Amino acid sequence: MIALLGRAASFNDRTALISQGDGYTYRRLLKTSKNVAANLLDGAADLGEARIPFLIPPSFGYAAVQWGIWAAGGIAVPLCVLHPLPSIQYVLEDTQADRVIVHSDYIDFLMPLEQEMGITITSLESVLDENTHALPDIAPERRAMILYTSGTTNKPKGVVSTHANIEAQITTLVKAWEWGPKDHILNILPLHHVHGIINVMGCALWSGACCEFLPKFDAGAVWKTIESGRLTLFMAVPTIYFKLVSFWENLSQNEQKSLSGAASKLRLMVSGSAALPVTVLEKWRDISGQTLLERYGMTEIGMGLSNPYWGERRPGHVGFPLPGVEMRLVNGENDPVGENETGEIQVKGPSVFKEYWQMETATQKAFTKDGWFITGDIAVLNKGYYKILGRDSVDIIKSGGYKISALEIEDILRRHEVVEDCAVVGLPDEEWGEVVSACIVSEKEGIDTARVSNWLREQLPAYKIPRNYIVRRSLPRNVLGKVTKNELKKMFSEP
Ligand code: MCA
Ligand code: AMP
Repeated sequence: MIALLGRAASFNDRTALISQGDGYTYRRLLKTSKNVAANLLDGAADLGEARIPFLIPPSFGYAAVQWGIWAAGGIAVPLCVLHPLPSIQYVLEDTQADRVIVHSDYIDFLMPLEQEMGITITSLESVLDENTHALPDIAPERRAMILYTSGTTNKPKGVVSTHANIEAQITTLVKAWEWGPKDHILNILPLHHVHGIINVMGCALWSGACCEFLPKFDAGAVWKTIESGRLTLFMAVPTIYFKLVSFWENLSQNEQKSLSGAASKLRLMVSGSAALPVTVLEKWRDISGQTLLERYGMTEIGMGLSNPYWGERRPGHVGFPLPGVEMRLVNGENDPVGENETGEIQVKGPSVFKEYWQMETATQKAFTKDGWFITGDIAVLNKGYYKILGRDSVDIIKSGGYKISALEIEDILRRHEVVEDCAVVGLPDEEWGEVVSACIVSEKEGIDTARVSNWLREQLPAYKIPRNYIVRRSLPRNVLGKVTKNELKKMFSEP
């Protein structure tokens, strides 16, 4: 049996999840996930790594379906409830799935795809129905999950992790951050990315702890939950801490005192997925007395670097390699560099993903000949602590903790009738990390960029929509004709 499910059996009547105010025990989660597995198998012995996408908001149903797919030998492909139809269609086509499990709130939304693609829409309710079936033995090396990540290609890539990868990603964090059955965490993150899936829900369920869901981030609701005193842990992206600080700053002194007192009692608060501005770390320390633990990770590797649970958490730094993670910094010739020298992060270890889904060349290019995964992140080792300096590509933007490909947005923007050419960049921003910004090339006068934005919203999720536009007759280019994006960034502040 898959280790995560095997462990659940020993946690029996402990509360595994709180979803829409209702508590669900480990016993119930395990039983329901077995129902899901039996319904999916429908008489077959093993799903044999069939890709099973599911569109379910963070909830008990999400967890039961994820586990059910794994128990039946399928590959779990979580879809994002915030994505428009074309983004979902892309994943369904790329994974060549023949069915998708859908929460009742989203069935009408997906229905057009049933006719267009011939995919079967299976309701969440129907897979939860009571059922039993012999479950297959799943070897740890088998594929377990595909998560889509944006990169230096214009289409997102499917990152395939095995059961062994997932177990390694979870266990290194459980050990480093001392998770235990008494822990209680609030999940406010989307469940189609590693941060929510592995660091929050995965670690909680591995440990016999409780994971409580808020269906969507809301600063007031998060503070209210912190105030209740039931949380021991909290994990979020820097934008969320920024929003929690803003909310707190607008409260009366009495309210501030009460929330600060409650926040100071958690045993650990973690920030990651994007650089944590030192100003936010300091404000949060003033408000809560907590020094945020900043760590570094990537969809392809899980978590790689972490400030210590015990010991100095150094602002502006991401600590050192987690247990089981091998890490090196290399120069342009792939030779390791010394302390205080800038280099690219490369990673090895059991948590590193298996492959990009059906992209052999991209997979090969992502690894060195001797098996190091090339992250594209630039860092320096400074007095024993790693510091992330940036990325080797200007085409990758981090906004609100989401990784966004400028090329993907440009590709779609170019299809708009008023756009002759375009270039997309991320402009620095304290709240969002970077803000997606687009330069449209057009000879026409008076381009209505709000209309362009509305058109884009039909094709891309909200976090990929440019928030700033400029319209120019041409783009800045170097002698080779390549757009000089660092020059372009400056043009957004020109009058
Ligand atoms: C939303 N808005 C934005 C952005 N996103 N504006 C600028 N830039 C953005 N990126 C706008 C919306 O369009 C809307 O404005 C308004 O903000 C509120 O939108 P809403 O969707 O309600 O925003 P939110 O709920 O406040 O979202 C903020 C968020 C969210 C909660 C921080 O971005 C989020 O969940 N981020 C986490 C992503 C994550 O889990 N990443 C982990 C990747 P209007 O009404 O005008 O449209 S995994 C990873 O990176 C690795 C493995 C790692 O290390 O963890
Ligand atoms: P994703 O593809 O969504 O998994 O995003 C992974 C990327 O997020 C990494 O390659 C880094 O560029 C960035 N990242 C994650 N954590 C941090 C951090 N603490 N500081 C700076 N960048 C980070």
